[in-house]
Amino acid sequence: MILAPFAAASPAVEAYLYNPTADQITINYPYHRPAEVSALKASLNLLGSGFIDGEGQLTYSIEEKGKRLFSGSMAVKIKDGHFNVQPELPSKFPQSDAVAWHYAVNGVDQAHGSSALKWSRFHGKVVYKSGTARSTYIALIPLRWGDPGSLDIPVAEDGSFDALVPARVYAVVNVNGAGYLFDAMERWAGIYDLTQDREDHFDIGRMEIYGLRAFDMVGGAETLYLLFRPTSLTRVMHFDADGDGVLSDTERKAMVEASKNSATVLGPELKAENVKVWFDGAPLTVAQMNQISEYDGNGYWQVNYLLQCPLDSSLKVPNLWHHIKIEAESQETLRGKSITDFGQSSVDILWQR
Ligand SMILES: [Ca+2]
Repeated sequence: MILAPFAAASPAVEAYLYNPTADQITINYPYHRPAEVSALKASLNLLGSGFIDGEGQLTYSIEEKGKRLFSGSMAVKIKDGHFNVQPELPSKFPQSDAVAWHYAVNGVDQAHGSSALKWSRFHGKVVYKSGTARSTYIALIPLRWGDPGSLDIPVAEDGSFDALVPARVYAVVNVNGAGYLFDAMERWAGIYDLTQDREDHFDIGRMEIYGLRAFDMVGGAETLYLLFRPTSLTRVMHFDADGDGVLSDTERKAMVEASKNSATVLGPELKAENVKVWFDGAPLTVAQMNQISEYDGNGYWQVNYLLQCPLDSSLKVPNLWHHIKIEAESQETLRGKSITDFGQSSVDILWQR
């Protein structure tokens, strides 16, 4: 019999510092709606783990080669061993290289340490398939919506972006802008590896491919499954009753109400030939595609698609982030006019050894 000592994980803090390249993001709408200007501030995300539940005081200092540039202190609540906070910063600290921290309860030091800061260069281009660019930004969400650590990347008028972002894996990427629900939808990426520099191109069209997931079956064939929920702007615009190009509250209400009757009120009818899939840049065959009605609660339905793509097992290199991209096209009609709704999304997948 082996008696293993019961040891809690030792307390650790991960530090992520974002120094934006611009001071604000301006969104100019292509229809009657006032422009929105939001300030872009430097942000520090501190993620603690291995702490004892309770309340204490966290002191942190942003450092450059051991020299303190800025320090602050805040009360934190530890739950299930964790805390996740985002203290306000007075300015950017692009020259910093580490965040030293200590945690005290009732003035008694409990743990301390230092977390090295690491950034990845995230750059590329956003292209609007319509040919008409709109004010755009890229939101990086590390964990969940609304959690500390989310950040906005400014996109220039020509669609280019170039930022140094905290090196980590982000749960969601949302490329969005002033054309949303007018002449464009959103471009989503699921799990997104930015632990290393990355160049990417995001194409935005009239179809949103939401919630993309990639997975394989435990013990099953070497088949990659993809699941997503598409929405077509043209279908949304069927509810623009007054034809002014935007949905009023009343029109939106009618749209939601209609989603009780069918899953494809807003989501397109897609077949395998309307969809393209790439794995690390190489095309994959879609062997099977199934339409699934997704119950949305309270009697509403939306449409999901489940794709099966055969994948050579030699491509599944373990402990490496693989990039999956999907594009779809749907032929739609709006008041007698034929419109192609294009959508693109991507997700990363990692197989552990
Ligand atoms: Ca309208």
